[in-house]
Amino acid sequence: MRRVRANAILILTVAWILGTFYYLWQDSKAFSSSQLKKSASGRLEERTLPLIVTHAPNGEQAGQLLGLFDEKAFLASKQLKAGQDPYREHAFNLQESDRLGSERAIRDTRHYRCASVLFDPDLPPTSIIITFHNEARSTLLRTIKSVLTRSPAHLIQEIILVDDFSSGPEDCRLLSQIPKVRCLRNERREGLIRSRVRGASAASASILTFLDSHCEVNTDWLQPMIQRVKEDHTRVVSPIIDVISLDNFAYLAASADLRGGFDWSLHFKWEQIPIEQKMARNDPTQPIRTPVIAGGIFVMDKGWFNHLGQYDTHMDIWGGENFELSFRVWMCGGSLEILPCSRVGHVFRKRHPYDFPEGNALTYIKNTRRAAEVWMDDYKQYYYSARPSAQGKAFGSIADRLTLRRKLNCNSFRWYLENVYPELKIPEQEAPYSLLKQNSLCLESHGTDSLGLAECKSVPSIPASQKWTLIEPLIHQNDLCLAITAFTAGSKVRLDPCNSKESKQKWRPRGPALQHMISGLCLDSQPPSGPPVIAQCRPQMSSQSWEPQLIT
Ligand code: LR7
Ligand code: MN
Repeated sequence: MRRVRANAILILTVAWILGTFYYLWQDSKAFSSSQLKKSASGRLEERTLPLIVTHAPNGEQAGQLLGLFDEKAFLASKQLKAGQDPYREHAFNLQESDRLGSERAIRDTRHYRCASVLFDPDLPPTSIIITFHNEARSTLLRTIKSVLTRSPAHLIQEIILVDDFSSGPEDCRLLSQIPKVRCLRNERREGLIRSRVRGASAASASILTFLDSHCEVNTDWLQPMIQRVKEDHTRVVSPIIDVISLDNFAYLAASADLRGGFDWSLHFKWEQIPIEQKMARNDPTQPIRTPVIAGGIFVMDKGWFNHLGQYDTHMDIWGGENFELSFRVWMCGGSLEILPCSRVGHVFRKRHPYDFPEGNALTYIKNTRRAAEVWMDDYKQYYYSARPSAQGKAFGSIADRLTLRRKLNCNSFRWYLENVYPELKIPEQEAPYSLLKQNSLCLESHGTDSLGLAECKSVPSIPASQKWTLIEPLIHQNDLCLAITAFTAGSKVRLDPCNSKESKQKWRPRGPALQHMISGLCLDSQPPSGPPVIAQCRPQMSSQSWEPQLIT
């Protein structure tokens, strides 16, 4: 009996070992040849190992990729000095980035089904455009090398670096030694928007790919994006943007259920895909429609980029251009997508490591104001209410951009809200505040629930305790409402949390008086020192006269 069991265990063990070897052999066969298999549809299929990314899918060695460029010397001369704060210059841990070297394996963060998606064999090549201002050498080089090692070589026409007047010209000059890399250096600081336009104009491929200067592209990142743009040149596509930790440079997968959104102050945010769309998604490799893109990493047809007016080149340094581009693309006949089978890592930072000549806040206001003024029609009022400081700030002439919008015959912002971003709620019109005056005295709250009368204050020093909002049948002060305590004459009136179904809180005007709807009694300030009460209505009495005076 014992013998039989021992035999069974032996057989199972051998079978398991053989099975493991067979599995590994199969997988490495698929990967090492990394071949393109012709499929039934005539498209080519590329296979990669799940989870682990290794380099050079196109078989080239990193050494050959860099040509005459001396990587060691390039990195060594700009390393962190002992005792220096590693976060100071770049707002990420430079020491950790330098330590990592220019190449590393990262996890393939895609859904496993992405590995069997098919692409056309004749995808067109792209020009990669990377603008940088004082980028760390190790992050910039990793961006470039990851592009060269993780993209099919024939799809990379060139990498155009635009050095936005970094402190020295050396980075630009040295990096140009890498095959396929060109570097254009601005003669003065232009900001990322004009720098990208310069890079795009110099591009020789028909498809543009923009990247930030501290990215790492992941396995097969490029093909899904070029495929979508090739099928329809009006699509503007982004990858899922994975997170590279600013502290330890770990490469972390981002959620695949997010899209780009914003609030009325034009603050970008990642948000969940609406639930109906999420339910309808049965294929995790399908594109995700997005109202806006984050802005830094996207692929766009060059002809379409030019046709739509490139960028608003009167925007400075950083910020707002992603809204302007996103509104323009949607409203003028294109679309924006996030492609979950394309993954690119990006070092997200908590502050800008570089200076803004006009100041950070003013620049963001100028840029977003231009976007709002040109594209948001009357809805721009909500931008101004959400960002009152934007009013009156200079934003230059927008005549050219308005002409462009007319020429392109673009849809209205209302169309955009209805068709692209119905989830962005129009703020409720704020009801105006009023004083409730009795001669020179005003109804005032004391603390959260008691009431009294006090000298009326005037603009601009009216306290919140004297501001009332009359939205029939309720009389609000923020989320508290005037409420009776009992239905009999002489009962006190106080503040309770608003509830429009609560009969104790329902009032209506009756001449100059305020009548409680159910009891029929009126708000009365007798006795003058204590809290108001409800009393038999005698609207001609001054203790029942509450004159609402709008505060403007
Ligand atoms: O004056 C400048 N000149 C430049 O060339 C300032 C910056 N730059 C370069 C810079 O070196 C970098 O390569 O421009 C690029 C973007 O600057 P970052 O990395 O400081 O910006 P960010 O990552 O904080 O900003 C996001 O929003 C920006 C709004 O203008 C741009 O659209 C960035 O491209 C964008 N980055 C991304 O979308 C990556 C994902 C982050 C998110 C969300
Ligand atoms: Mn960035």
